[in-house]
Amino acid sequence: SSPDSDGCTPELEKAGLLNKTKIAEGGRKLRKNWSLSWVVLVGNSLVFFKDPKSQTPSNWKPGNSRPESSVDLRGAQLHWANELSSKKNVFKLRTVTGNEFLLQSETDSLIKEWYKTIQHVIEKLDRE
Ligand code: I3P
Repeated sequence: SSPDSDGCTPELEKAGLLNKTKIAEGGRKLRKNWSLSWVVLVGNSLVFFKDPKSQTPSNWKPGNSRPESSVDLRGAQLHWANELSSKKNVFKLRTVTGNEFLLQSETDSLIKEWYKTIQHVIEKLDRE
């Protein structure tokens, strides 16, 4: 049977390395501080891990390292935001609580996949 056959384990949708910076907290603008982050899309949440070194998509399991932060995707908004950075391939994620993150990758195909997958989860939650 699948790992989620009991419906209790959130589905792991995607995991990988992205550049990340938080740009607002509760609607209040923050100074950018870009860093490489291990990003995991699991269930309704985007979870960020600080130390990407020991992580790979195949060995990640919920609970095997402590997340830095976690974003609830319910009601969140996603927009391409290349005007908000000198970097290419940047999108902005805004939560209902007014937290804003920029996520970025040098790899076009990779960032497009992330955008599409996060957008699918947001749309799925919007329909619930
Ligand atoms: C910021 C840093 C960021 C840059 C930001 C700068 O300077 O260079 O990388 O964002 O640009 O202010 P500092 O390190 O002194 O805080 P991008 O890489 O996304 O362009 P910004 O202020 O125009 O957003």
